[in-house]
Amino acid sequence: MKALVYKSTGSWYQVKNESGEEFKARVKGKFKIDGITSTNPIAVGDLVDIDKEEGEESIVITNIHDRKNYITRQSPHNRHQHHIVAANLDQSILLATLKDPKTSTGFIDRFLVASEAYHVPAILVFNKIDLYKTREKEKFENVKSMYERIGYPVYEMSINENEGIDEVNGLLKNKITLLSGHSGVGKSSFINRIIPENIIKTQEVSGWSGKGLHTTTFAEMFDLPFEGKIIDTPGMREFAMMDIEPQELSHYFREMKALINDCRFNNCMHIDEPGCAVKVAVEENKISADRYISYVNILGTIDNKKW
Ligand SMILES: Nc1nc2c(ncn2[C@@H]2O[C@H](COP(=O)(O)OP(=O)(O)OP(=O)(O)O)[C@@H](O)[C@H]2O)c(=O)[nH]1
Ligand SMILES: [Mg+2]
Ligand SMILES: [Zn+2]
Repeated sequence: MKALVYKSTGSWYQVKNESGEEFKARVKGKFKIDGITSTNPIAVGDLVDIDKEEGEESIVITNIHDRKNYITRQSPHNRHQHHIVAANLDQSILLATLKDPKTSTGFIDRFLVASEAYHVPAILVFNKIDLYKTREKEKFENVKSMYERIGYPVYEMSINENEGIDEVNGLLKNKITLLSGHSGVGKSSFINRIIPENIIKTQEVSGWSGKGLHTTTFAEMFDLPFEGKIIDTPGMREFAMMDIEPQELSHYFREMKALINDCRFNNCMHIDEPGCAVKVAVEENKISADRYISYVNILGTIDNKKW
């Protein structure tokens, strides 16, 4: 029997079959999944086969179907290990905030690189705009034009003031959407708002220094009131970049990708090579300096230093 994975805690999985029946399933034995060294073999969004174990009550996962795509993040315990956040996504929304907490453009750029590398279309949504004062409003306009210029959709929202929610909700129809972002940006609050009968615990406001009381600990998928599903995730600090070779990083910066054939050397890393079209574009403000800084920073953190 086929089923979709709705929640994974690492030791058991919440799954739902085609007729909407839910089961708590376990994995027996070891799963080998080509080319992926991951701490969790099965993720939310995976399509699996399940079976009832003979003589036992429990349901086991016997097979995992090929994935269309998946998103990983660095394991919190070991930076050399992947943790698959979710699989088979149609799109991914990064919920960002410029206040309580602050999302940096560096973090947004890592998210965008991961989205490009994993072929998951990305949307940026800035939440908590009710908290933005002049400084944050200016910053928002700058960031918005920076990302729109290179083709990423940018939305603004306030869950508290009920602004922009319908627009973002409208993006979710007929799709499986991953919702990610730092802890405390309002991911669970957003889902509670658009699926009112389903109340996930959200963090209590207690200052932004410490961890919230009801921070989400496992990714979980929810059926929307219309056709479509959304995946709530625990707040993340970093996206994994391990699969990316230094040579290919610029392919995941759209505005750089468009120029790399104009560089003098076909193995140009766009750092200090002569005749680099990317650097010229940065100097002429055709590529934003912020984005270029993110490129250099990410390049510096990619393990495989072959260059
Ligand atoms: N001012 C303001 N506060 C908001 C808004 N949206 C959410 N919050 C508050 O932000 C806090 C964190 O919200 P959550 O929904 O728990 O955040 P989360 O992204 O799920 O966090 P994690 O589960 O830790 O990843 C809660 O106290 C919310 O009430 C908003 O639009 N404006
Ligand atoms: Mg949450
Ligand atoms: Zn170059």
